[in-house]
Amino acid sequence: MNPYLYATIELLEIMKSPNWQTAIEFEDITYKKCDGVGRIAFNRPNVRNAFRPHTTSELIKAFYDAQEDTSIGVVLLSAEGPSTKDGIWSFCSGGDQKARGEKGYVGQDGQHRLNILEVQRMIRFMPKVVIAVVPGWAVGGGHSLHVVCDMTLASKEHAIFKQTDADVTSFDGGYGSAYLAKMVGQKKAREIFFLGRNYSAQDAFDMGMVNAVIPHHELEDTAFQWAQEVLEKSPISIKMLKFSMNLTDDGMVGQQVFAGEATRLAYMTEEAKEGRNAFLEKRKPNFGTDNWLP
Ligand code: S0N
Repeated sequence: MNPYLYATIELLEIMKSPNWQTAIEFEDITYKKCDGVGRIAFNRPNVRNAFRPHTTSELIKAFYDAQEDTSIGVVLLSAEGPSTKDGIWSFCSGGDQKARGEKGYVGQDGQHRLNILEVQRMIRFMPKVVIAVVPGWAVGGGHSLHVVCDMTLASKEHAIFKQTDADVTSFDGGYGSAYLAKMVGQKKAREIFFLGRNYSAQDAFDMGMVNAVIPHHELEDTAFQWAQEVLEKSPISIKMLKFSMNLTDDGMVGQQVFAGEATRLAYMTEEAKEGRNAFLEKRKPNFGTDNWLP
C-alpha cells in the first residue's frame, strides 16, 4: 500500500471519534464507556452543572464502577452541554447553592451532606488516570475537581476558570486550595481564591494548571486520544507513578495507598507464594539462600 495512504488511514484511526456506550443510567450525570475509557459527565447544564448531594452520590457510584472495571484504565471527567437556556458551556460550577439549607447542603432525603470530598478522594486515590475535560466554566467546587484530576484539557474558546468559594462562604481548604498552591505557586493560588477573577484556558495553561488548550470542537476527541495514549503504557507503572507523585502531599494516607500497591506486587512473587504455602502446609518457609537482592 502507498505509505502516504497508509499513514493517512493510521491517523484517521487514531483520531476516530469514540463509540460511547452508556454504562449506567443516571439523572444528574452521564456515564459511558468505550475502548478502555470511562466518561463521566455532569448533566445539569442549565445550572452550569452545579452538583447537589444527589449528583455526588451518582458520581461516587460511577467512579466506583470505573475503579472496579479492569477494562477501564482512564476516566474522563467531562460535562454535557451547552445550557439550553443560553448556549453557555460549563464544566461544573461547584456546590448547588439552591441545595443549601441552614446547616449546609441538603439532599432530597432531608439529610445535610454533600460528599464532594469523597468524590475528590476517589479521583485522587483511584489506580487509574483521571482527566478533567473542561468545555466551559470551572468554578468553585468545579474548579477544585479539575485541580484534583491527574490532567486537565480545556476548551480554547469557552473554558473559564474561577474561584468563588470566598464569595458564597462554601470553601475548599483541602486539595482545591492547598494542592492548587503546590501546582501554580502560593502567590497565584492566593490571587485565584482571594480575588475570584476569571481566567482563560490560556491563562490556566500559563499558570501550569492545564495541560493543553484545545479548540472546542476537538476537545472531546482529543481527550479520548490522550486516554488511548495512556492506555498503551504499562498499567502497573502508571498507577505506581500516580501514587508516587501523590505520596508526599498525601502524608500517611498517600503512603498507605502506595504501600497497598507494593503489597499487591509482592503477592505476585515466588517468596509470597512460599510464605502462603508454608503456612497452609504447616511447615517452616524456605525462601532460598540467594534472594537478598542488592
Ligand atoms: C458559574 C458562574 C460564574 C456562571 O456565570 P453566568 O454564565 O453569568 O451564569 P449565571 O446566570 O450566573 O447562571 C446561570 C444559571 O445557573 C445557575 N447556577 C450557576 N451556578 C450555580 C450553582 N453553583 N448553584 C446553583 N445554581 C447555579 C444560576 O442560578 C442561573 O440560574 P437561573 O437561570 O435559574 O437564574 C456563576 O453562575 C456562578 O458564580 N455560580 C456560582 C458558583 C459558586 O459559587 N459555587 C459554589 C462554590 N463553592 C463550592 O462549590 C464548595 C464546594 C463544597 O461544597 C465543598 C468543598 C470543599 C469542602 C467541603 C465542601 C462542602 O461544602 O461539603
